[in-house]
Order: sequence, then C-alpha cells, then structure tokens
Amino acid sequence: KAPRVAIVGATGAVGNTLIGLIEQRGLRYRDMKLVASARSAGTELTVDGVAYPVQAVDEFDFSTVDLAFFSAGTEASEQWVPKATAAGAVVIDNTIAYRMDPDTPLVVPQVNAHELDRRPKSGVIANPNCSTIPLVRLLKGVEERWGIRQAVVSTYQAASGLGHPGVDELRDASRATLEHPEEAYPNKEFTPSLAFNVIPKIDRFLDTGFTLEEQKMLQESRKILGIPHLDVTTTCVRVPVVNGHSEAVWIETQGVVDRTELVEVLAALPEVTVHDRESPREFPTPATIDDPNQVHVGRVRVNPNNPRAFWLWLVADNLTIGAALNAIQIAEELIARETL
Ligand code: A2P
Ligand code: 11C
Repeated sequence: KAPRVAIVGATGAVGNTLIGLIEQRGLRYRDMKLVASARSAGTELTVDGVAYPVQAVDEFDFSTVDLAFFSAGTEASEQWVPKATAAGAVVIDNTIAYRMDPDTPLVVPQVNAHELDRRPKSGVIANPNCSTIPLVRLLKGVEERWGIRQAVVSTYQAASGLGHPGVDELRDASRATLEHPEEAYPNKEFTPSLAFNVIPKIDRFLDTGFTLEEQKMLQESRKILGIPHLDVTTTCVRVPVVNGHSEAVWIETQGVVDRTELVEVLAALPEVTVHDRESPREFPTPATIDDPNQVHVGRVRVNPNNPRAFWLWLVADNLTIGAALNAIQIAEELIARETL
C-alpha cells in the first residue's frame, strides 16, 4: 500500500529537491503533508500539480503519516524525530542526529540496501552527508575488485550545502564585492567571506584539528561500507560554487590496477558516468554536468610509479545525489520491501 508521506523542511533547498524528485520518479504516496517552521505556516507548495499548505512542525500530528522525510537541520531532527517515531512513522533523516546510532542504519541504497530488509530498531534510517554519498558509491566498487589500503580525499564543496541561506549569501557577497571591493561584506554563513575565496573549514573544528565534516566522511564511510578500520582521510573545502560538490580522490589499493579495467569497473557501478572513458581529456564540472542523478567521474589516472594507486575526480549534485535522491531511493526500497 502506498504510504502517507510528510516532508519536514519542505520549504528548504533539500525539501524543494525532494519534491521535484517525487514528481520526476513517480514516488507512490496516498497522502502528502508539507511541514516547516512556524515562519512558513500557511504558505502553499505544489506537489504533482496539487497545492498543499505548509504546516508548522510544532502543530503537526505525526500519527497521520507512515513515512517522514526530515531535512530541517539537526536541531529540528533532535526535537521532532522522536515524536514522529513515537507516533509510528518511519523517518528518513538527513542530518547528523542519528547517523552513528547503532540502532539506526546509515544507508546508501547502491551500497548497503540490505540494511533495509528489517524495520530499524530506532524507527529511523539515516541519510549520509552529501560528500560521503558519492565517495562510498565509488569506494564500494574499488574495495570489491582491488581492496582499499587508504583513500585521501580533498573536497570542493558548494554553497548549497548550507541550504538557501548559503546560496543567497554567496550571490549577495559576490555582487557586493564586485561593486564595492573595498568594503567587507557582513557574512553570516561563511567566515571568512566565500566570495572569490576558498575556505578549508566546513562545519566546526574538533579537538583533533579535523573538522566535523572531515570526521563525518571517515566515520560514515566506515559504517556504510561495513569496514570498521577503513582509512579515509580528508580535507573539506568550501568553494564559491552555487551547487555541486567535487572531490579529488587518491586511492591506494591492495592489488595492481589497470586503467582500462578501472574505468570499466567504475562505469559499471549503478548511476555512475565516467567522462574520460574514451578521451582522457574529458572531465565533469559542477557547472557542466547534465544529469544530477548520476555520480560523474573523470581524470582517472593510475600512478605511473606504483600501479597500486590512482587518482580520480568526482562531481555530484549535493542536493540530489548527496541528499534528496538518496532519501527517495531509500523510500523506494522501503516501499518495494513493504517495510513501512
Ligand atoms: P522555514 O522555511 O520555515 O524556515 P534550508 O536548508 O534551505 O535552509 O532549509 C531548511 C528547512 O528546514 C526549511 O524548510 C526550514 O523551514 C526548515 N526548518 C529550519 N528550522 C526548523 C525548525 N526548527 N523546525 C522546523 N523546520 C525548520
Ligand atoms: C555542507 N556537507 O556541504 C554539508 C551539508 O551533515 O548533512 C550537509 C551536512 C550534513 O555544508
């Protein structure tokens, strides 16, 4: 039976993308509720041609839905997810709140859909961080064929990782900096300003000297791939791109890698496009990828001095691959398994 669905954070950047994907993919549902903060209560949004009022989360009755997507920030999840699960809804949560909870599966359907065979103890399925998802989808193929000794990753992350406020601030600060280069723009989201800059800090600093974003990429990759000692080390960098995260990935393997076979293995992974399959000069960029539903790969280079290591470049739409599409694909798996 098609579920009754709520989208908490429906007015946000990920919420908008979720609605678009529900329409595009024809997700089956028998009732739709759109939820956000009290600020948005009463506004209307359209799903599949039907206008729905946005309801305030503090007045929302979660017993009226079977499935709730949460993409309203960690604080909102901490406050409202327990109420949703207590009311009987299954939650797909797109924040850090439940990802490392042992009773909550952390799922990328192309990697560990088997985690969805049972209803989770916590009632929650966690959606990973947007820079983790495309990475683990590629690491899975490499691990199965060659075995991973270590992965070293630098990310180039877009402003939309911080939602609408991040995108708005990048646009406004860029415009203001062009018009008045001598004046400092009063940034709220990015410090220092992201306009004409790159910032090697995403999320807060930890005592280790790494940032929380960097720690998420390690811990989440280990949990999703089921390899507790997987060695993934990252530097996460914000760049002045509106949407689309990129990553430069260096992987050292157990076995010897041949570029032709590597390209074949990557291209055979579900929903992965390899751009330098035929011509090594082709590569994806956030501004030029045509299909946001694919992980885009290029610059595949085996180390000429040691064929147990290679580079690749990946680009993935962070709102789609990194958030909303992954959540929808989890929902599709749950509906197919009738675990709702
Ligand atoms: P609202 O539009 O009412 O502020 P983004 O990531 O683009 O900033 O979007 C965040 C989403 O989460 C929006 O839909 C926003 O609603 C919602 N949201 C933020 N804080 C809360 C909260 N405390 N309770 C419910 N929804 C929230
Ligand atoms: C960013 N990756 O690009 C973050 C956004 O843990 O889900 C997503 C944060 C998260 O800013």
